Amino acid sequence: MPETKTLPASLDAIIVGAGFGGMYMLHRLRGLGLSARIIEAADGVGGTWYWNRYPGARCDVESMQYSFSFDEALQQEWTWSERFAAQPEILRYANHVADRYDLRRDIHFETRVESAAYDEAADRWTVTTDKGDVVTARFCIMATGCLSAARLPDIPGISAFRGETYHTGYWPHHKVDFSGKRVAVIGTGSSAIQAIPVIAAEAAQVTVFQRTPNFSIPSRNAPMDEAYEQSWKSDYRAKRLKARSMRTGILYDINPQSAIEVSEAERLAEYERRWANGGTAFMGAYHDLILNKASNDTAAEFVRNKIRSTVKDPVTAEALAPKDHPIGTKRICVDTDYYETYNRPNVALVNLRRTPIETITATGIRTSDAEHEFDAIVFATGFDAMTGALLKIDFQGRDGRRLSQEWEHGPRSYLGLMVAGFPNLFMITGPGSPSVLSNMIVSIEQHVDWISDLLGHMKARGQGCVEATEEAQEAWVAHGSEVAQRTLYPTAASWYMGANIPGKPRVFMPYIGGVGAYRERCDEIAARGYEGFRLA
Ligand code: FAD
Ligand code: N01
Repeated sequence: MPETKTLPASLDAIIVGAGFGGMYMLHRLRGLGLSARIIEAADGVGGTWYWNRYPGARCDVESMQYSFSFDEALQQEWTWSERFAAQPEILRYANHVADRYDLRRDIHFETRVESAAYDEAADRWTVTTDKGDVVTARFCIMATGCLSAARLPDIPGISAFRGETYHTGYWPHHKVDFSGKRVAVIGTGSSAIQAIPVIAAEAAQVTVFQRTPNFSIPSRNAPMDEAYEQSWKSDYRAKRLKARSMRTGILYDINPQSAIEVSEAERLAEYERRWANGGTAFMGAYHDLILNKASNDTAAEFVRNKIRSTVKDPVTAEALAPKDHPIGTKRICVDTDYYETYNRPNVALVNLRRTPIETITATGIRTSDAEHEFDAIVFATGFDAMTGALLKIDFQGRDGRRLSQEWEHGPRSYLGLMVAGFPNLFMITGPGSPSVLSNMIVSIEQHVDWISDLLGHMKARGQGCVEATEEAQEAWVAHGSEVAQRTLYPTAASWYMGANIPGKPRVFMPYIGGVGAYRERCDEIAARGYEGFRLA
C-alpha cells in the first residue's frame, strides 16, 4: 500500500495524474528546482496501464517505440519481451520509471482532484481534493489522460443484472475467472477486439453485442527479436528523432503514392504485404488513404474481403464488415485472432443494428427478438474521451470563468496546451494537440519538454504568469478545424468527434496536422518569444 502523506499547503506546481505524462512532468519540474507534487486517484502509477487490466490488453505501437526517450540509459537498460507489449509489462515499465527516478515520494495516491480555482490577486491556483486537501500552487498541470474517464452506456436496467459486471477500463486487480461461464461483451472497439479472443478461449460461451463494426488489422505479435531490438538500441537517438518528425510519431514506412495512381494488382500486393506484416502501419500503404474517399475505399474493401474470407459464417462475416465509415477515421484496431474467434463454436455475434438491446435484466440482456442469459457482462463501451477527465474537475479561471462553460460547444485551446482565461493551467496532450492520433509517449514527451522549457524561460526572467491570448486560441481552433475538414475524419461518428457520448458537442477534438508539423509549430512559437502567449 502507498504510504499516506500530507500535501504541503503551498507548492510551485501541482500535477494531476501519475500516468506517463504526470511522471515525466514531475521529473522535469524537479530538474527546474520547482516544488511539485502529483495527485493521483489510483493507488499506483501507470494511468491507462494501471486501470485497463482486461484480458488481452496490449499496446498497438511497437514496444521499441512505446517508451520514453528522454534518458539514453533508461532506453538502453529496459528490455521488452514482445513486439507489442502487453499491459502487465507496460505497467512494470511504468513502475520501473517511478522507482528509477524516485518519483513516488512526491505522488499522493488514492486522492482525486475535484476543483481548481484561480485567484487573480495572488496569481495562484487553489486545488481541492476528495480527501479534503486544499493546496495552492502557481502552476497546475493536467496529466489526466485522454482515455481515463471510463463510460458505462445508458442501457435501461443496467443496474438490475445480478451476475458479475466489468468495464474494460476499470478492471479488477485479481484474475477474473471466466471458465465455465456464459459471458456477454458489449462493444466492438479496440478494447473488445483485444479482449474477446482471450475471454472466448476460457469461457463456456461468449456473446458479442455489436452496434458498429470496426476495422481491425492483425498485430502479428511475436516474442521480441533480439536482432531487431539491437537494431533500435544501437541507433535509438536517430530513430527517435525521425519518429518525432512523422505524422503519427511512429517510425514506419509511409508510401508517398496515391492508392488510385497505381494498378489494382500493385495495390493489392502492397495491402497484402502490410497485412502480413501486421499493425497500424497498414494505414501507411498510401499517403492519401485518410484524405481521399476513393483511395480509402480500396483499403476498406481489402479489409472487408479479409473478414469475409476469415469468418466462415457469411451472415456473421457481413455483420462484422464495416461499411458506415472510411477505414482509419475511427481509431483502427489491432488484434490477435479477432475475426478467427467467430469461427469458434462457443462464440456468437448479436447484430444490434438488426435486434437492438431493449433492456438489461436480472439474468441477462433482452434484445428486440430474444432473451439472453449470462453469468457475466463485460462493458467494453469506451471513454468520455479527451475532455471527460478534465471536465470532471470544476475549473474556475479568470473572472470566475468555468471551463465547462468555455467548452460548452466543444473544447477550445491554444495548441492543446492552454486555454485563454486560465493562466498557468497546462494540459498534457490536451484537445487541440495530436495526442490520440499519435504514439502518445512521443506527444507526452513533446508537451512536457515544451512546458518545462517555458517554465525555465519564465524563471530565468523572473516571470510568474503565462496565459494564452484569445486571438491565438481563436486562430488555432480555426486552423485545427480547417485541417480536419481536409480529411475524411469528420465523416465518422467517432469518439474523436465526441459522437459516443449523447449530447456531447460534435467537434473533431485532436489536431490532425501531424506530430512533426505540430512540433515545428510549437518550436517556432517558442523561438518567437512564445507568440500567442502573454507572459508577465
Ligand atoms: P493516463 O495514462 O490516462 O493517466 C492519467 C491519470 O490521471 C490516471 O491514472 C487517472 O487516474 C488520473 N486522474 C485523472 N483525473 C484525475 C483526478 N481528477 N484526480 C486525480 N487523478 C486523476 N496510446 C498509444 O500511443 N499506443 C497504444 O497502443 C495505446 N493503447 C491504449 C490502450 C488502452 C486500453 C487505452 C485506454 C489507451 C491506450 N493508449 C495508447 C492511450 C494511452 O492513454 C496513452 O498511451 C498514455 O498511457 C496516456 O498517458 P497519460 O499519462 O497522458 O494519461
Ligand atoms: O472504446 P470505443 P474502447 N450499446 O469507444 C460500443 C484506445 N485503446 O475502449 O461504435 C451497444 O472504441 C460502441 O459502439 P458504437 C484506442 O484509442 C487502444 O474499445 O458507439 N454498444 C463501441 O463498439 C481506442 O480507440 C487499444 O456503435 C455500445 C464500443 O462500445 C480507445 O482506447 C486497446 C453502447 C466502444 O468502443 C477506446 O477504445 C484499447 C451501447 N449503448 C483501447 N455504447 C490498443 O489496441 C457504446 N457501445 C492500443
